Amino acid sequence: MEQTLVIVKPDGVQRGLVGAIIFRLERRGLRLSALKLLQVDEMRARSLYEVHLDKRFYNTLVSYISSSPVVAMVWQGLRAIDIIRSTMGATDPAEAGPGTIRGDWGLNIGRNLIHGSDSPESAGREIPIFFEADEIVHYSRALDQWYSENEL
Ligand code: DAT
Ligand code: MG
Repeated sequence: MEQTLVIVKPDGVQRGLVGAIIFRLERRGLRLSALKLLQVDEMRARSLYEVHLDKRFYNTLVSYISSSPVVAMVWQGLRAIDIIRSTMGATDPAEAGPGTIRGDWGLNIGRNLIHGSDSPESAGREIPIFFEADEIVHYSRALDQWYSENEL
């Protein structure tokens, strides 16, 4: 089963968009497997964004994600990674389509509200930065059969 790391970034928490963002992911039928609010320290921030180490915006990115609390989550479901990426919208909110989280509520690439793993490999690397294995809860829901004809 596919798992993905989602983070409501500091701007999302400060702007009171945590509930609205979770609502959108829940309504798609994905299953929430872990959730915590935390202040990201510099080590965690650097580790999350290590793939961007050589980019000119790396330091800005690290200070942004550690500037104020975030809500980190693990979501699970069939094709959870692609589904969450499309619900998030394009990296730059100015280019994100209407109906997406970034397209509806974002303005600027430096304040794009949400992080979502971009591949199973990224999810496998990113989830342990935020969660111990025993913090990820596996359970079934009575309505799963009405979201998907296959196992969720
Ligand atoms: P995404 O968050 O859509 O997966 P990414 O992994 O390419 O995008 O980049 C990580 C974050 O870095 C992104 O959310 C915002 C920032 N970023 C990406 N490209 C940027 C750019 N050209 N200028 C400034 N910030 C950028
Ligand atoms: Mg990314």
